[in-house]
Amino acid sequence: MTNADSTAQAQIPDILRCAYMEIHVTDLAAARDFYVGALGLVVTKESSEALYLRTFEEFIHHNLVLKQAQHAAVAALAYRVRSAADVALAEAYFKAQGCRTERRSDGFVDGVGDAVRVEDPLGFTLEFFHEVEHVERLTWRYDLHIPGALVRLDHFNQITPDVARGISFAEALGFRVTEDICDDQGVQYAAWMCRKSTVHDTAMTGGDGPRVHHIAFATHEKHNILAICDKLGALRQSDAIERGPGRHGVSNAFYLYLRDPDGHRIEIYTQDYYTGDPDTPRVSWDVHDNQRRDWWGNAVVPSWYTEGSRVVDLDGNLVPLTQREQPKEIDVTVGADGFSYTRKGDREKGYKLGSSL
Ligand code: 4SX
Ligand code: FE2
Repeated sequence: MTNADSTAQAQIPDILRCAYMEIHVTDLAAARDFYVGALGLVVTKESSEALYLRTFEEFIHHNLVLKQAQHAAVAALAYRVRSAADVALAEAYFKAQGCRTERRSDGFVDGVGDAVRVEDPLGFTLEFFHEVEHVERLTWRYDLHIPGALVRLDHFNQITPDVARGISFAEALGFRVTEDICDDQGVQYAAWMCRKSTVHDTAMTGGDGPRVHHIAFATHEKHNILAICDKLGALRQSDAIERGPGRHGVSNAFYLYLRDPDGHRIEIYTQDYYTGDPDTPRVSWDVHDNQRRDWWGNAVVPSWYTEGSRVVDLDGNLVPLTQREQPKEIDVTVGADGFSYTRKGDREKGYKLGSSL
């Protein structure tokens, strides 16, 4: 690229990391029981309409805002940017693409200052902010930690019909793809992309969208995830567990998926790998590889592929869905269809999944 080309490019905001999600819930008290009672997220602030929650190692005001509403939905995916000036850059960047934007110098939610929200080209409402209230970082407060302590916000996961388009959008905003799932026809089924030095800040999952697939919180270690399973069992809330625990192929993380009382999906995630070098190799998985989504080869439950949270626009209205035109992963690989493999080469040899070789 020549200098002339690079100066002609729109300046992009310097995104630090995924910072928080704002979600609408239909029963704030039930949601509180789940997020605070069962999962032990830390309450920064609460009222009869809203609940501001954070993880044990967080020093910004919150990682999750729950708002009481008529319908369950995701209201915003919020990213922290490096400086105050980056908020203006984000506003200009999306305005130049013809996207609707709204800037509020005193923020959209408590604890956050100057921020811009945008309706992005994929249909999601994104927020960019820098100014934020600092709160006590409870890292060393082991007197407060619980066995299943959620210590950081790790990532978002978005459902969008055209994953390749989602990748282009994210790359233009400065994200780098670390892993993806595709087939030999060039169909993209999913992609993971980062700003911070982990496998992702967000991922794009192919499907009818825009919808949000999940928000993921990190624990320090695998045993913390097992402790969450034990606690949910003890609370007779094992039906909150949707998938796992298990080991992902993609990202190598240990995982668990839960559904909150409104059906919003939460992932508990730990021990992925460092991705900070710009030349970190991208890992591409074949959609027919049985170990891509679960390293132990466990089948993924169908609801995990098909269900997700609807999103609302800047006015709070549901964003209509666009159907995915390309093949869906659930149709390609679920149900021991005989076209997936555990050992490379088995598929070519015509061995069926589960047959004795
Ligand atoms: O199911 S996958 O192994 O593809 C996967 C899903 C990997 C990392 C994630 O965070 C995720 O949600
Ligand atoms: Fe995830």
